[in-house]
Formats: sequence, structure tokens, C-alpha cells
Amino acid sequence: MSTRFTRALLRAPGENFAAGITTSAEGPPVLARALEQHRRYAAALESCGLRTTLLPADPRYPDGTFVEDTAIVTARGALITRPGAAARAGETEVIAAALSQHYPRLARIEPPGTLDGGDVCETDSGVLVGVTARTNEAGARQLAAWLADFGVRTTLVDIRAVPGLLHLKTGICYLGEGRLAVQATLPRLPALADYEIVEVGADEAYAANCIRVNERVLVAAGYPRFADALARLGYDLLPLEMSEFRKMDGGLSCLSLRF
Ligand code: CIR
Repeated sequence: MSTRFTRALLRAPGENFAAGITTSAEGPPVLARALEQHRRYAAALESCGLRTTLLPADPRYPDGTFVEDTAIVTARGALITRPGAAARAGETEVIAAALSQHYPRLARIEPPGTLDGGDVCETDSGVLVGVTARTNEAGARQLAAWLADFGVRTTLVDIRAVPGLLHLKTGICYLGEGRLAVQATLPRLPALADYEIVEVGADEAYAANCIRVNERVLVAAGYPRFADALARLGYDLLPLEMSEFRKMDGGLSCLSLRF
């Protein structure tokens, strides 16, 4: 994978984390456990060589810990999104302030566009953008135009008809080496035809949201068949307990901006 990460931006889950948006029937998250899982997640990124910055929680934004949705950070520049859930709109401001210390210019998604970072999957050959209930076509096309200025090819993937997928990266993850982990429940999308697919079984679907960080792959703990498949391919895995974030429809990619 060509991107080498040196930094990550994170935001701690706050007292009212359980008041965020969720479709899960697993019950409310336990804050103390979420904080512990978040600490281990930050430590895992640090063990991959990243310097982490932890922003404080803001009670106005119970979903604020899912920082991935607020910005797109690439080797070429950074863009502030316009999250598709109205309750999350204001989350971008503290992220913009933090990223402006590293990027002199920040692009922005403008109305009527909406875009969640969870819908943006960067690969070595381009960027896949999910069109979902959160990311509309106008937002996806604004991102594509911004990336085109850097010579990056963007492919829109309309997954609005696929049940149970909040974001594109709920169902896929770029592993590097031309490979994508893909939930078995996802139809064979033409946009994915050029990649080698590592299928994630329907009963382990949550595990598809994993992240490649430099030499390692962070995976959710408790999904043994997917972990075996990755280990057989030679990946060095870092399993992390994610139970409390899963209860709020979040996964490994959502908890940081890596750059
Ligand atoms: C939400 O519904 O917006 C949050 N509860 C979960 C966001 C997860 N983010 C992500 O997958 N990138």
C-alpha cells in the first residue's frame, strides 16, 4: 500500500455517547468499556508508528468519536465533509481547526452536497465513493472533482439498495496489494471487478470494516474465519475489541483520521 501514515486524529467518546444515532438492537454501549476500547485503539495506531492527537468529547455531538466521517485526508490534501446526518453537521468545525495545522488549505463539500468519510474508500488505483443515505450524488461528484485536480480517478458506487450498509466502508476495506475485503452479502459490484476480493462471511459481516495501517491490519476481535483468511495471505493482524462501538453502528475505520 503506497500510503504511509504518520499521524492520526481521534476524538474520545463522551458521557452521552449512547445518545448517538444507531440501528443496532444490541443495547446501549457501556461508557467505561468504550473508553477502554478507544484507549487500546489509540495504542494500536501508535504501535503502527503513528503519532495520535486526541480531541476532547463535545456533549453536543454524541457521535463525534466517529471522526472519519468529518474529513477526507489524502497524501495530496484535506477536505472537510458535510455529514449527511443533520445532528452531526457541527462535528466538522473542531476537525477543520485541527487539520488546518497540517494542511494550509482545506477544501469543503458545499450544499446541496452531503458526504460522510465512511463512504470514501481510497485504493492504490483510485477512490471508491458510496452513494448512500448519508452521501448524496452531489457530494460524491464534488469529491470526485476535487480529486480529479490531483489526477485521482473516482468511481461512484450506489449502494442505496443494499440493506444494512450504513456506509460503503461498513462493507468493504482496501487491504493494499490490489485486494479488497468485501462482505459476502454485497452483490458483485462492477466497480470492484478489478480487485482481488477477500470475502467476509455473512455471519462475520462486521469484520469487513478493518483498516490497513502501514505494515499491519487492525481487525475487530471475534471473527476467526476472516482473521484466518487474512493471516493466510500474510497479513500481520492487530485484533481489537469493538463491542461498544458496534452498538453505535461504528467500526475501526470510523474512529480515526489517518494521514
Ligand atoms: C452514525 O450513525 O453516524 C454513527 N452512529 C456511526 C458512524 C459510523 N461511521 C463510519 O462508519 N464511518
